[in-house]
Parts: sequence; C-alpha cells; structure tokens
Amino acid sequence: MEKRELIYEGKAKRVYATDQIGQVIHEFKDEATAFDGKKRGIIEGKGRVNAQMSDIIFRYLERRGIRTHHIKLLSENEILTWWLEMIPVEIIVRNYAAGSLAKRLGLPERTEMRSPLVEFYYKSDELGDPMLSREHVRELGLADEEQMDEMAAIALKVNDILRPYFEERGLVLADFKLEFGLREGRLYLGDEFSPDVCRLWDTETGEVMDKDRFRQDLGKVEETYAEVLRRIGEEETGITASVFISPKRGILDPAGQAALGALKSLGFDEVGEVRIGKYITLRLPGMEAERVMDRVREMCERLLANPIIEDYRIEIEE
Ligand code: AIR
Ligand code: ASP
Repeated sequence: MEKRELIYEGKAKRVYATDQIGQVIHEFKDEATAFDGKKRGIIEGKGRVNAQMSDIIFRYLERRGIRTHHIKLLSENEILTWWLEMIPVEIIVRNYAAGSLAKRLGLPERTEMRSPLVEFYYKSDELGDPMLSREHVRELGLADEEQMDEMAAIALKVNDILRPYFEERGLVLADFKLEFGLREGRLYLGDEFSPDVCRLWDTETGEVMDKDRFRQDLGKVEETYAEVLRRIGEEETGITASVFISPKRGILDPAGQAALGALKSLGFDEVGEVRIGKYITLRLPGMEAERVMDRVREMCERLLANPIIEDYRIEIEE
C-alpha cells in the first residue's frame, strides 16, 4: 500500500490517494475546532484515538450488517477506506437533548427523547451547518428521497447497535453524527466515529466524555479521549476462532441417520445425506494471529475433535 497525493484536507483529517484504485487513506489530526472553526486547539493524541476508535466501531458495525467505507487500520492514526462520493448532509441521531437541540427547543440538557430523533444538517462551514428539512434537501438536490430514507434507517439501526454497546462500557450515547457517501451507486457509511462526533456521558458519574470537554473548556481533554478508547478497546485485543466439527464421510453417524430417516418420512425426499456435527467458538485474548491456527489445530487433534472419525474446519476472526 503506497500513500500518494493529498486529495482533501478537512479540519480533523487529511485524505490521501493510494496505489489501489478506489482506496484512500484517512490520516487523523490532533487539531481540533469547534463552533464552525471559530475555536481552535490541539488535543494531544486525538488523531490516534479517533483512528483507532473508528476502526473498532466500524468493524463492529460491519459485523452487524452495516455497510461502511472501512477497510483496515494502517497505523496508529491512519485508516484505509473505500473512496466515497460524499453526500454533504450530516445525519444526527439524538437520544438525549444536548447542545444545539437543547438550545433551539429550550429543553433542559439531558432530557431523554421519547424516541430517538433523526435530523439532517447541511455540511457547509460558510453557512454554519444549518439544519435541513427534507424539502430543503430536495430543493438543493443534495440527496434523493430514497437515499434520505435509507440514511435515516441506517442511522437508527446504528443507534440500536451502539447504544447498548456503549452502555456495556459504562457510557451513555447521548447523540452522534454520521456522514454517508456513494460507491458504485450504493450508500456507504463514511467519515469517522469518535468522541469528536458524538456525545458520551459516564453512566455512573454523568461526566462528559467527548469533545464537549474541549468546546466548553472542561479540562482533562486528552485524558478523556484516551479513557474512551481504553474502555472500548479492552476486549479488542485477541481473536475468535470458530471450529466446525462433523463426522467423516462413510463413518456411521447414528444421529445423522435418524435425522435423514425423519426428513424422508416428512417428505423431504431431496436429501441424500445428513451429518450432524458441532460448532465451537473460542476466544483467545492477547494472541497473535499467526499462532492461532496452529494452536487451535492442536486443540482439535488432542481434545475438541476425534480426528479418526471426525473432520474439522477452523475459521479465524480478528
Ligand atoms: N457534530 C455535529 N457536527 C459536527 C459534529 N461533530 C456532532 C456533535 C454532537 C452532535 O453532532 O459532536 O455529538 C450534535 O451536535 P449539536 O452541535 O447539534 O448539538
Ligand atoms: N468540528 C466542527 C466545527 O469546527 C463542529 C464541532 O465539533 O463543534 O465547528
């Protein structure tokens, strides 16, 4: 993978071309801005945290069926992704009132929403990211009706996946921003997922655990970013191995025979053979990928399978 020319520089990221067609590198910066760039500063280590957190969250979402631009983490502050033609609309999901919503509607901060809200904003620094109605999006030709529906539906699905995810890690997901883009005519989730683009509150203490610490000069900004990554990164080291065990062909399999007979008597005449096996998953925290295959094979040979009468297949997921 070769890093080529800079193709875009935003407030928090640089995007570079690569020698692979359609793939780009996102380099996350420590620079921070707020209030449409009026407040500026450096959050030491933010680039690293945001790249690594985006890697973890996007992989988690991918495993749960969300199509994202993510390919892989390349270094501590760089991610390889598919290049998307970005739609200049920010989709915000809110579980609690905070920030601009609390202000606009006069709601006390941290009022829980009856059900999650989805809002659209125009990604435009000159205009100060104004809120958009569906009519505004249509009028400006930013996205079509179908794309609007799909973006809103995906945003709510992401909320359903991530709210419990953060809850388990002692964090309330109060709100977040998503950006989408198109690749080969299909909608992909793009941009990043980090404390820069969401609000997180400590479940126990209520402490602010996101970019509001920078916006409101609450102090301990670097420490908070690092703490969020620590909480979500903990169980990320390590590998899951799946082992599929089935009786060897030609070996008598009484359970399979019984199921075959029962299926036939139910009229499933198309079935010629049934073999019934078992499925085992193993977590291997802190183990390097190269060693896992050999170790799990050894576990199969010595205990998990009976190599004389059973076949096994191992799948590894990082
Ligand atoms: N956001 C919106 N534009 C840029 C960002 N980062 C995020 C904020 C917050 C949510 O969207 O970080 O998590 C709602 O922001 P606001 O300002 O509308 O309250
Ligand atoms: N980063 C954006 C800005 O500079 C929005 C924010 O996070 O407050 O205004």
